[in-house]
Amino acid sequence: MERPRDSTLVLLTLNEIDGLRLLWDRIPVSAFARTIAVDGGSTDGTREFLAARGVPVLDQPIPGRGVAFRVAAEATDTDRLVFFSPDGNEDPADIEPLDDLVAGGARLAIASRFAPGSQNEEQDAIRARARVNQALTWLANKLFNTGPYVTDTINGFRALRREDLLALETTVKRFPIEYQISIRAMRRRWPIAELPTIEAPRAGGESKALSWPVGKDHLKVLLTELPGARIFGTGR
Ligand SMILES: Nc1nc2c(ncn2[C@@H]2O[C@H](COP(=O)(O)OP(=O)(O)O)[C@@H](O)[C@H]2O)c(=O)[nH]1
Ligand SMILES: [Mg+2]
Repeated sequence: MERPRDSTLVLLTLNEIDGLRLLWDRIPVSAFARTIAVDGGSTDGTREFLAARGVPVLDQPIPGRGVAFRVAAEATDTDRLVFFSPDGNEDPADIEPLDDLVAGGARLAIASRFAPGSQNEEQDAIRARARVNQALTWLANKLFNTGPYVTDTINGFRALRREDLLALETTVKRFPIEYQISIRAMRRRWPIAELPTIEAPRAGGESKALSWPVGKDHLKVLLTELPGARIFGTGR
């Protein structure tokens, strides 16, 4: 039997029972050394669904995706981590290719909704949100990136080395955790790889990312990271 990847698949959940039921059979659990869930306090049967399938469900001290990223990094022992949110948006077929990119030398691998060949869920339904996303990505590139243009700095579907995530010393508690990771990786001039992805509609339940508060939180991250911007020096 092939040895599993030296990588942990991290499922991020907050009331995602519909998505889990829909996707479970396509999630490549056996390819990974471990699969864990970090749960933000689900009450819809998500926790029971995972536990019944042998997936350890980790609690977080307070809710928020940023907190969940750090709980995952601290609780695991593999070389790499792949973060997957089973809400229907992300394609399980991209999980292993993302891990491959990091195993192959990328310091951050992002499933991009804006690279050629990709598709964003918000393209039609919530066009304004997609535009805001792209504007935030443009700003991050402009201010912090010295390498090739990164087309999606915000998508949470991503992989990186566990030690690298710890070394970034992230501080964001909620949604813009991914933006902070992308910016800090750019500041360190880490090679960032992208995988074009097709984003599907949500499987059920509701998005927890309210556009305006989350947009504002992204801007806050941008401002916090500004002292490392290229206009102020070389960054790090
Ligand atoms: N562990 C954890 N997961 C969360 C939390 N908030 C949201 N998620 C998960 O993160 C993923 C993305 O959230 P979602 O609300 O769909 O955001 P959107 O895709 O930007 O609309 C989903 O799988 C959520 O269940 C949280 O506080 N903790
Ligand atoms: Mg979603």
